[in-house]
Amino acid sequence: MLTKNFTVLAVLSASLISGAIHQTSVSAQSVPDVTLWDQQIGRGASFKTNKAVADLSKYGFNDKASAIQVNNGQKWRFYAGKNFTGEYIDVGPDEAVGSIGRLNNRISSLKAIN
Ligand SMILES: [Ca+2]
Repeated sequence: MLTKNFTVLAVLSASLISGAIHQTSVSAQSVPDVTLWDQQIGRGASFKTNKAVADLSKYGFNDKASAIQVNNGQKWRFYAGKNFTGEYIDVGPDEAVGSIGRLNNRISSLKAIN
């Protein structure tokens, strides 16, 4: 009986400790401000950034994005032209758009806006 109680306590302690470790790793993990997906959210090639990008062709992702995920509390603007020009769409804060409409496969630059 004593042994059984001890085992239960040990299992409980282990799960509490692993829970604490898990929570720590989640809070320490950095989620990118922006993820562009070639196909849909979570599928296909992706491009991640925390900074404005004036020309996605430098990263092999020009005119590719078909879905956009924005995290970390900012709104971002996505442009059809390089250097933040041309048609644009706004996404966020903290929003995932699985179908970006008229800018599908046309995004060339992006930056955070107020
Ligand atoms: Ca695409």
